[in-house]
Amino acid sequence: VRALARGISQVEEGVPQAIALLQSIFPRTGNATVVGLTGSPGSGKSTLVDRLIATYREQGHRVGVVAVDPSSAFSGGAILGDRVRMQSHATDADVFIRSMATRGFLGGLARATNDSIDLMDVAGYDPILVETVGVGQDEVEVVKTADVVVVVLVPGMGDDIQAIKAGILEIADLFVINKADRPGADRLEAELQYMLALAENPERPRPRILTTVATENRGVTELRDEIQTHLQSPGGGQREARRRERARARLLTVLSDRLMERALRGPLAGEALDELVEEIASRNTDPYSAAERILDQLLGGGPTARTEDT
Ligand SMILES: Nc1nc2c(ncn2[C@@H]2O[C@H](COP(=O)(O)OP(=O)(O)O)[C@@H](O)[C@H]2O)c(=O)[nH]1
Ligand SMILES: [Mg+2]
Repeated sequence: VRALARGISQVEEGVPQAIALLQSIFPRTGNATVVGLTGSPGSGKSTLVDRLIATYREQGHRVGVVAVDPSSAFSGGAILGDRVRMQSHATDADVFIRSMATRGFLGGLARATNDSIDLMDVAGYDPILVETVGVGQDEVEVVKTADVVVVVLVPGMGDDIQAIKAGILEIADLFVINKADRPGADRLEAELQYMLALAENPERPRPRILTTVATENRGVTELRDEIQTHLQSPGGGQREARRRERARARLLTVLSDRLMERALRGPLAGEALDELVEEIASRNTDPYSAAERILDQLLGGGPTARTEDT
């Protein structure tokens, strides 16, 4: 557990050892099922995750959790909140919970999250639950390549249907209407059914809608079972396609990071970056020509690129 925690810290910091670590474990990854849960802040995701952990533990699974919350970068409060809500598992060695800040990772949040998932996977945690707030490009990117995506909605929040329109509808495999103890759950379900009917896609089964009351542990076992059913549905619930999509996104992210890193250590090292910035600011060159020149030096085997290679 300590080695895993240390590995994830290295991955978050993006230190050079982290790359060697990730390279060495990669062949043994890909076993864990990744379950993404997304929804508005306060919709009850952490509470739901806490209860899901308990039902998975009953089945003997070792459970990993990556909790991602953008507000935590500003306050630290959300991280504490997630810890408190998942406190019941704090002393269980077969439950590994990691809260991540969402800003400031080299290569972005998706990179750090996927790398952390790999580490948990190789440490034998399965399933791995990923909780993210369903707003913002980064957060959607994190969750959309999970093996199954659960979108959590709550009644009585006018902006939920808005959030669905903003791109959540397409990535959901299952909808959960949490806080069904509050008024408006039926109406929300009807609205959602209507929208799903409009957006019917012959390639994909229409997402099922479940209702839960996480605080009272209602509907949670059903959710766990429905996740399983989805994964075992024909085509594995698109599992292979999702995994290819995740592989593609990861390769492109890593490649762009590495290119940038090489540029900063090579053609842009020392004063070179500032000098180019000055040239652009004074309109002696433009950003596109400057970037082309850097790429030529990096890829065209210029003197700096050669030094890099050795
Ligand atoms: N009434 C009610 N409150 C809930 C339910 N699930 C969670 N909550 C409460 O909603 C608040 C936010 O929950 P949290 O799990 O932190 O939401 P998150 O921001 O989506 O992770 C907490 O005060 C929970 O106790 C539910 O099913 N019914
Ligand atoms: Mg939360």
